[in-house]
Amino acid sequence: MRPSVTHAPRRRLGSVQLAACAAWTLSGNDIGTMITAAPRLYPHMWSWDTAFISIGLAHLNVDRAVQELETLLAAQWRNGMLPHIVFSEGGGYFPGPQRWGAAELNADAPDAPRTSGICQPPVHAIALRRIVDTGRLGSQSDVDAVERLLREGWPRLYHWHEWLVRHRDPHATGLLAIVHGWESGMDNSPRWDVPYSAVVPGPDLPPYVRLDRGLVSHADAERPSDREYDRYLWLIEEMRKVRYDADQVVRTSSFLVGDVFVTALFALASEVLATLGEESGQPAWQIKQLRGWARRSRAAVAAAYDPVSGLARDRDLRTDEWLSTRTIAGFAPLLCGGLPEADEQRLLETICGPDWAGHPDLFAAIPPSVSPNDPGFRPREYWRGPVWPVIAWLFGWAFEHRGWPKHAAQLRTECLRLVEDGSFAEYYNPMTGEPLGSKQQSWTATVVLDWLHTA
Ligand code: 2M8
Repeated sequence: MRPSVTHAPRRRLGSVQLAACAAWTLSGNDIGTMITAAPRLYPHMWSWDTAFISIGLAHLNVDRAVQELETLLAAQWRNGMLPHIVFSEGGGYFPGPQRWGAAELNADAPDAPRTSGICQPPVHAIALRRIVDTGRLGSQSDVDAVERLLREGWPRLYHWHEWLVRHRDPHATGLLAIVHGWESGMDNSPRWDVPYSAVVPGPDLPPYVRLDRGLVSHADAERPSDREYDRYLWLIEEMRKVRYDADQVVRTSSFLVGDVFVTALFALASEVLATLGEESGQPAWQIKQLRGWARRSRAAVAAAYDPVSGLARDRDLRTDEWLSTRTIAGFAPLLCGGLPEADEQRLLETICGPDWAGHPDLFAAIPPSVSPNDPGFRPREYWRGPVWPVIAWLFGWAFEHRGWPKHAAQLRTECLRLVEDGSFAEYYNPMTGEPLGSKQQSWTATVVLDWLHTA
């Protein structure tokens, strides 16, 4: 007989206490100039983390939410790219600004603050929408702050979307490409195993020391391997060789993948940005262009749908082959629409069904990053099985806006059950609810605030 494992009882905070802890977490991660992604593992600003951070923060302090987005937008490259990391003055993260060398190599990168040389998923327009809506319900000074952000931030976000279209749609199909797994935000998801297998680090990969392994309790089980890191670092070397020139990077990077999830977010965010543009009197031709980009990318997402597996796929643009790994990204069409109704209904049933959120052994009914029924499912390993609350937030937000409020409400309730221990973990074991990775992660605290606010 196997010895039974006893777990310490899980802490359960009531909603007021949970909201207070979330606010406390954010203030703990506030270093004055920015709210960092997490206190120890990620002591800088990450692009899509900041979008989520500003959403929750707006419920506490509209000015500060506006300031966070402004800080990120101020680090935008002159060519329009929003960098994936904006570095604070402190160190504590590898690869840091010296390893990237972005400002030294590319005249479009700002000299200060220092940034990385790649980007992350374009969720910022969704954040802008949420902040504007929250601020408009507040005091006159809140209204003024969000209207100013809308006026000044909108052209910058338009420029960011334009950069993506200009430089990351290599086949002009609307399917946006990434040149590094980090650009997907889902770093070592099994989605990237095949394309990464073609990334062969050269003998001239400069030596390096990882910092992340010492900052997570069970790094072997929960963080990417050294072999994976060699590849991540090699891709940076490849980009350095072409001085981060956006077109050359796409031509030379040994990793080039059409990312269906990023594409769906882009389609969704472009529609949102177009509507915000109409509300704030932005140029009609730019609004029209955004709607056109959204249409094209929506069609690309629909074209990536595989009727056999019933999920959408990424495409390896180096080999011109579909990547059929079954992950949460396969539900991308639910974010942006575009599928025939029968396929969409099937996709909605699948995400709620026993392979995903409806799996009987889950701690809470939330779709994990990989299906528990998949042979590759690893419930504690980075992007290979755990649940990310922010990903659930994105689906919840989309469900609400696509006319499935019951699904949105159910997801919110289940997510609040997962996070009620107040650890605000980076991710959670979907079977046990164990908090994993970094704790006091800002984006988890802020999506919790947003859920509590709308509950
Ligand atoms: C993770 O990514 C960074 C690299 O960008 C890392 O592992 O060091 C990802 O989960 C990413 O999506 C997230 O934005 C970042 C900070 O939370 O951490």
